[in-house]
Amino acid sequence: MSAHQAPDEKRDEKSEHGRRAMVRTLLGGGAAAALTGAARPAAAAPTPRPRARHQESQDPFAADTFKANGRVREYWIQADSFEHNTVPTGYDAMMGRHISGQTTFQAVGFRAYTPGWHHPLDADLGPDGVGPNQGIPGPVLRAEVGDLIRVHFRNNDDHYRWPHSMHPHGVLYNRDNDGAWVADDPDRPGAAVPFGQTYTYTWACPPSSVGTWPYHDHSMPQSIPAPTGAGGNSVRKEYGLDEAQRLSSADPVMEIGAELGLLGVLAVTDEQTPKVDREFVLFLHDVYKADIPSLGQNLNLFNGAAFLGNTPTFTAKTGDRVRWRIASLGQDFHVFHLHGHRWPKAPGFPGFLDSQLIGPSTTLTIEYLEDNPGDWLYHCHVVHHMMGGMVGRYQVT
Ligand SMILES: [Cu+2]
Repeated sequence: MSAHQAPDEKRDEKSEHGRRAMVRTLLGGGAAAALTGAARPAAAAPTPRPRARHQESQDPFAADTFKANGRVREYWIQADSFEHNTVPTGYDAMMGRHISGQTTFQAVGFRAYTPGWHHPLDADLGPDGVGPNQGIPGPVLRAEVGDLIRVHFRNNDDHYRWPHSMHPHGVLYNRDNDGAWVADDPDRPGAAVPFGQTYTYTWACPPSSVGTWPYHDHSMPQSIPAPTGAGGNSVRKEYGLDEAQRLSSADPVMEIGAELGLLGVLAVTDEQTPKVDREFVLFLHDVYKADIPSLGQNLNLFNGAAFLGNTPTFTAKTGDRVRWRIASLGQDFHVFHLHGHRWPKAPGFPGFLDSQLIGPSTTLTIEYLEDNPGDWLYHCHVVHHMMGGMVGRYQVT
């Protein structure tokens, strides 16, 4: 029995037993069995059928190979700068307090466009969609095993006018498609696309690319000057001498573009990936006053927003097959916790979780059959981060 369950949610042992079965894994070949076998206890969950790629070779050291299927997934992505308010209501509905201080900053985010970067794509929150496409996080880039992903990238950061890039995790690429800037190899193609210019990245999806991955700006380090006068002094007071020296010398920060919002999720599927009714994309990230001096405080963000009433509200219906694709970037380690729900630790293994550790650039893919109507919270279970903004609602009808 979870400590978070409300009194009226208490169940006897028998119904609790049945509930555990409902949240069985949907991963791998066990999906169909999991969805129809709700009456069986979790311990009797069928072992998922091994994925096809493991059946092709008995050698665990066999090289993963990319076999092109001839399909190219083309994306037209633009880095756009915009003013972004992390707390649009100005209110923290969990603590019941108004948020004073500056919560708005000049953000930069990836947006998906029609070919030629003419018009932003409409929001699509469906399980195969690009998501809200509002900039933070960027669009969901989707592909299947055997696909080539071709990203036509344009840097439209007309605020900072810094170079930017796109660096993917999980897919296959060579040096010219890494999008990662290093000082001793500054001319690497695609690593620092200047403002107003474009670059095309090509990434391949071998079988080992199945899953949820982050992508983000990995271009040249930059710094935002600390405000002078009273604001700058308060930054110095709060962060101490080391930080004050860092700010006064304006040392560049690596991956500051990602901190400003240039991040997103890449999802690669294969024929064994279960079909779902709902797919939620959740990015855990942080903005730090030491890096963005105009902010009134550090903020712990879900999809660019902080505090209950501002963070996304996800919805599902009983009977829905649900997947969360969760990713994280920043300086902090977080613990994703979902009230009223549990999910399998790993496909084919006994044991369930309702909280899971996630750190910078790691991901979680959570799947379950929805069986528990209610108004639930999801949040980071590091209390400091929960109070810093990482809490949201999940409503099941
Ligand atoms: Cu956290």
